[in-house]
Amino acid sequence: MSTLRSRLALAMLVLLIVAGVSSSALAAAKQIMVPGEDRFTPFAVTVHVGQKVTWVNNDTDAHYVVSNDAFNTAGHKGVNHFLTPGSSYSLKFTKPGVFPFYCSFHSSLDGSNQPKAPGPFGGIQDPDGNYGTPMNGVVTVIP
Ligand SMILES: [Cu+2]
Repeated sequence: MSTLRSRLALAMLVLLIVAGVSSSALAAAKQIMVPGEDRFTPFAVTVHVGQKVTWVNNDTDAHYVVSNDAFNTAGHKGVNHFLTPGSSYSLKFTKPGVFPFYCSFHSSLDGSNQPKAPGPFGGIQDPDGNYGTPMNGVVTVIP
């Protein structure tokens, strides 16, 4: 191969590698974490079709990832995943829509399918000690 040809081949290879890295960065999973308390953070995540979301439980308590099927338009209906301490759970979203979810230990759905705190000993505790905020979140999937 001539020097020019091998330089062109090298340049093409570098371009392919750079393009590959940037497209894999785009497709990287978004993470939703459970810190050492009963909440998901961030509360709202936006991904593109084809991207994964990974829930990571960094708490010492177990939690659930349950989909709110009544409002779920992004697929994966019937999700009811037990998230043990230190474990993670991933879903790849293949169609646009919203994926509301909640933890069934620390939140429940009312008659209108709205998440509510399950009572005096569950959900997110505010600085005054009140449990009023259900443990839930939402994934928005865009094309
Ligand atoms: Cu929980």
